[in-house]
Amino acid sequence: MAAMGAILIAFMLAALPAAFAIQHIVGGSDQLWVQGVDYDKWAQGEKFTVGDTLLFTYSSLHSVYQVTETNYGSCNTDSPIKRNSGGSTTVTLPTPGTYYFICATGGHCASGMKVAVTVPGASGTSPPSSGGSPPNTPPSSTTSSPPPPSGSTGYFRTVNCLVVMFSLFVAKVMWF
Ligand SMILES: [Cu+2]
Repeated sequence: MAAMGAILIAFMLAALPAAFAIQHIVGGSDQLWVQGVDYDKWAQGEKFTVGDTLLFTYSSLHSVYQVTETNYGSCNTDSPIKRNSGGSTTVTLPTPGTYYFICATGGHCASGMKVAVTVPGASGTSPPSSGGSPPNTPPSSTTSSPPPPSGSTGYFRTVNCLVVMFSLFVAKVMWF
């Protein structure tokens, strides 16, 4: 039983990095969505990938409007892409691109309560990075799994997530 559990744990650890989309708490875990936070600085310290989510937590003084780049620049709250209010808003980042959010309360956006989040594109839309994989993989690396087909990352993430949750469940049943 213990050995099987160890195998399960090892499997979970191997699957974890690709398993879960990351939830980014806007402003950091103790800042939330308020006035007086440098959200540009916060966003620069985060690494956003497709499928990640943003969590805005805020008081009733505030709101979260998703807007266009132009309206982001001018703090224009007319005809936003989406209005969010109620104190807790989760936004999924479904595709590469830049997402713009502002608080619609008068004066808040102008005083800096705004954030732009950029999800880098996959291959082709972003400049080639020096850390990219070489074009020709040496034949000796037979133990490494082939990369997933392009376009199926979300599918693999979901499957991995389910596998990890099932493994956690089995491990808990076995040990407790
Ligand atoms: Cu506000």
